[in-house]
Amino acid sequence: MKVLVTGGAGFIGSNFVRRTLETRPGAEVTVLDAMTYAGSAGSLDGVLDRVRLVEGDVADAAVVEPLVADADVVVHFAAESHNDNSLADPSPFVRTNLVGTFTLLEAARRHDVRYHHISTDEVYGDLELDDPKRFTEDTPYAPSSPYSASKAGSDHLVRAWVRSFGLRATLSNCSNNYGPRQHVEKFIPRQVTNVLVGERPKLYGDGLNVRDWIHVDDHNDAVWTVLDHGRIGETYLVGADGEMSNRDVIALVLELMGEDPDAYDHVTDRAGHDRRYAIEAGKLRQELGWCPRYETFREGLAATIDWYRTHEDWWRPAKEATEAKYALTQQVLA
Ligand code: NAD
Ligand code: TDX
Repeated sequence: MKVLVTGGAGFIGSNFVRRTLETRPGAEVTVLDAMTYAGSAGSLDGVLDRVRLVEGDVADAAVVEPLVADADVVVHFAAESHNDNSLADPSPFVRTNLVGTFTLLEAARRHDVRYHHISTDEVYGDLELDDPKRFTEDTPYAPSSPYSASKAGSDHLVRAWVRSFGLRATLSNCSNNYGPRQHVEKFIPRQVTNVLVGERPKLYGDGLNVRDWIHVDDHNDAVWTVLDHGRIGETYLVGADGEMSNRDVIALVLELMGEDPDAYDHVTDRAGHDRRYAIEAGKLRQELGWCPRYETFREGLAATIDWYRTHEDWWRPAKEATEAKYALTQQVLA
C-alpha cells in the first residue's frame, strides 16, 4: 500500500511514519512536508532510508497533484498546530489548514484516492470544569481560537467533499497528544526542557484548565484502526480518558524529574484560553475495537521525560528562540 503522509516530519506525523514502518512492512511511505519551524528531518532519523521525503507545501496544487495521484491513501497531518502562534499571526493557519486541506481534497477527488483527515477535539470549543458531559461525535462545533476555527473549517470541507463528491474520506478528532518529538513550544515539552536547562516551568493563568492526554502511539494506532475498519464519511473521536489539570501535570513532571512539585511560575494567561477538553471515545472503542496501550499517563510521561533527557540534540536548537518568542507576551506573575 502506498501511503502519502502530509506533515510527516512533525510531531504526530513522524511518529505515525515510524509506527507504520514497524507494523506494516509492505507499506511504501511518502512524506510531504514544508519543513516549517515545526518539521525536521531529524524527527525521521533512522527511518529516512525507508521513506521518500518531499519538501513542499500542501497548499501548492502542482506539488500535491502527482503525489496524490500516485498514492493509495492520503493521511493528512500537516497543519499549523499551535494556539499561541495563531493568536500572534493567524494568517498561515488559514492558508495551511484551510487552503492546504482544500488542495488535497481536490486532488483526492480527481484521482479517487482514500483520504483520512487528522483533526482535534478543539473544534468543539470547551467545557466547564464541573460539566458532567464530554465531547462526542454529535457535539456541535464551537471553536474558540484562530487555530481551532481553521481546523473546524477544514473538517467541514472534508464532510462536504464526502457528501457532494462521494470522496472516500474519514475523520478523527483527537485530544491532546504527548510523547517523543513534540516541539518545545507545546506544554509538556516546554516544562520538561525548562527543568533540563535549569528554568522553572511556566503555568498559564490559574492552571486549573483541563486537557485530556493521550500518548501519540495510541492516537496513531487509532488512525490505522479507522483506515482499516472505519466507515466512509464518519468521524471518530480519539481519547484515552486522560483528563488532568495543567497544574497537576506540572507537579507530576517536577516530581518525576526529582524536583519540588511547587517549583513553577504562574505566567500571563492565553487570550480566550479554553477551560476544559474531554473526549468520550465510545464509538471508536465499541464500533472499531480500538483501545489505548498506555495504561497510565504517569508511565507514558516518565518515558517521554526520558526521551527528552536523552535527545537534547533534537530539542536544543529550537529552545532559545521559542522562549524568546514567549518572553514577548508572557510575564511571570507575582
Ligand atoms: P506539528 O506542528 O508538530 O507538525 C506539523 C507538521 O506539518 C510539521 O512537520 C510542518 O513542517 C508541517 N507543515 C506545516 N505547514 C505545512 C504546509 N503548508 N505544507 C506541508 N507541511 C506543512 O503538529 P502536530 O502536533 O504533529 O499535529 C499534527 C496534526 O494533528 C495537526 O493536523 C493537528 O491539528 C492535529 N492534532 C494535534 C494534536 C496535538 O495534541 N498535538 C491533537 C489533535 C490533533
Ligand atoms: O507554557 C505553557 N503553559 C501552560 O500552562 C504552555 C505552552 C501551555 N500551557 C497550557 C495551555 C493549555 O491549557 O497547557 C495546555 C496545553 O497547551 P498546548 O500544549 O499549547 O496545547 P493546546 O492548546 O491544548 O492544543 C493542543 O491540543 C490540541 C495542540 O497544540 C493542538 O494542536 C491540538 O489540536
